[in-house]
Amino acid sequence: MERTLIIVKPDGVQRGLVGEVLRRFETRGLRVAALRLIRIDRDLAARHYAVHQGKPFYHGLVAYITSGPVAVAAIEGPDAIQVVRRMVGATRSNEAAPGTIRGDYALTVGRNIIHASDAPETAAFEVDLYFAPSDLHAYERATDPWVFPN
Ligand code: IDP
Ligand code: MG
Repeated sequence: MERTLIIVKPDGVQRGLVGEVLRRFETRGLRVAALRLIRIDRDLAARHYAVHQGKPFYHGLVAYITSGPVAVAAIEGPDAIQVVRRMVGATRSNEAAPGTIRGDYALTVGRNIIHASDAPETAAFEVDLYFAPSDLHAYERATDPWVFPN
């Protein structure tokens, strides 16, 4: 089992896509461990996107991610990190494959709907950035054995 972090970015919230995005993960069989609607401030944005500091798009990215409420979720399941990244699609939405979230709902890199952790280390760091341990629910759904038998 793996856990990853996704954020429906301000454009996704404004366009009414929170439910659609979560539906895709749930119907794939992934489980929501934690869920919040929050406004990211500049300090949190700087910590989240520290790896991008100094890049030409950094200031625009911080302005974008702080521009309105976002829906943040911790999502879990077998190989959740890579499974979710593949469902999200390419960073440059114009190059994202149809059937991916960006490929179905976005057109540009600057408004690409969703964030998802890209590796085990970033997933652990990002889940910890947005959720306290007590926010993360450990539970089993009746359907889980039908999706990932052990
Ligand atoms: P990712 O979100 O697919 O992991 P990253 O390369 O980590 O992509 O970039 C983080 C975010 O920064 C992207 O999702 C996008 O919002 C923004 N971004 C990346 N490259 C550009 C760019 O060239 N122009 C504008 N925004 C960008
Ligand atoms: Mg990234």
